[in-house]
Amino acid sequence: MRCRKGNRQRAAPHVLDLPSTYDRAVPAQVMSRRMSSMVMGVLVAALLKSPQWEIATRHPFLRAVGEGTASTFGVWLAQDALFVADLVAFQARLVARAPRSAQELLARGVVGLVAELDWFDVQAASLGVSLDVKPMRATRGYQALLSQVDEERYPLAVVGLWVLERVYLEAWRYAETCGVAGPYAAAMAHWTDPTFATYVAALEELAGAAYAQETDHAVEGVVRRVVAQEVAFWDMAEQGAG
Ligand code: HMH
Repeated sequence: MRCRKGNRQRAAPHVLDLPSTYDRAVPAQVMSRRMSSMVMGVLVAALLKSPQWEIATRHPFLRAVGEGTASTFGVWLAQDALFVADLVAFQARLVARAPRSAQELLARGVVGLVAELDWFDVQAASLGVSLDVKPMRATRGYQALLSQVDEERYPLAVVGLWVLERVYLEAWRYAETCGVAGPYAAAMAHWTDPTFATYVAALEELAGAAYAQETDHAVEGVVRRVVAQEVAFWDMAEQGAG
């Protein structure tokens, strides 16, 4: 089966190059919701064009998942369960330092992640995969990045959270275009679920408001590091080692 359009060749990694076509001199307080979503629109448009984003969302592993030939799927599953456990810790701390208006969404996200850990147990049992594994290199690398982002100011941390969820949504949407009937259909259905998409859109609102308080440089740094870790994670999943 043919997957959705897009260059699936492995391009050389590039730094995300986000254009600065908007006026960052506007104070955060007067930045309306509408304005922050415009700002996000610029960020998203730039992201979608970046070669790293292309690799992170159209990785050969995702294609193999869609086509039902991903022999290392169990490796991905167990490593991603470890990642989600790390994300629970990161996001719980983010709730604690978020502005009041963002706390409910982020807290609901934590509850969702905890439920996700149950989902991993169910998938592992049905595929006969053990989740009792050590974190591989890319999983440890991502854990280190989450710890770094944990030290960043809240606005940068919430942008990081939004990117890591958005990239995942796009990645699984791509996998689905390569086939939906194979043995990994449950994973694709799970990560492309409209509830997840709605959550990512809500995070985008938070990230947009937060983005308005930061410099382009700082935001780009977080986005670039997250996307790079996503690529490393798929590489690990594809190789089944790392
Ligand atoms: C590697 N990135 C990775 N795993 C995930 N489960 C998500 C993002 C989304 O939660």
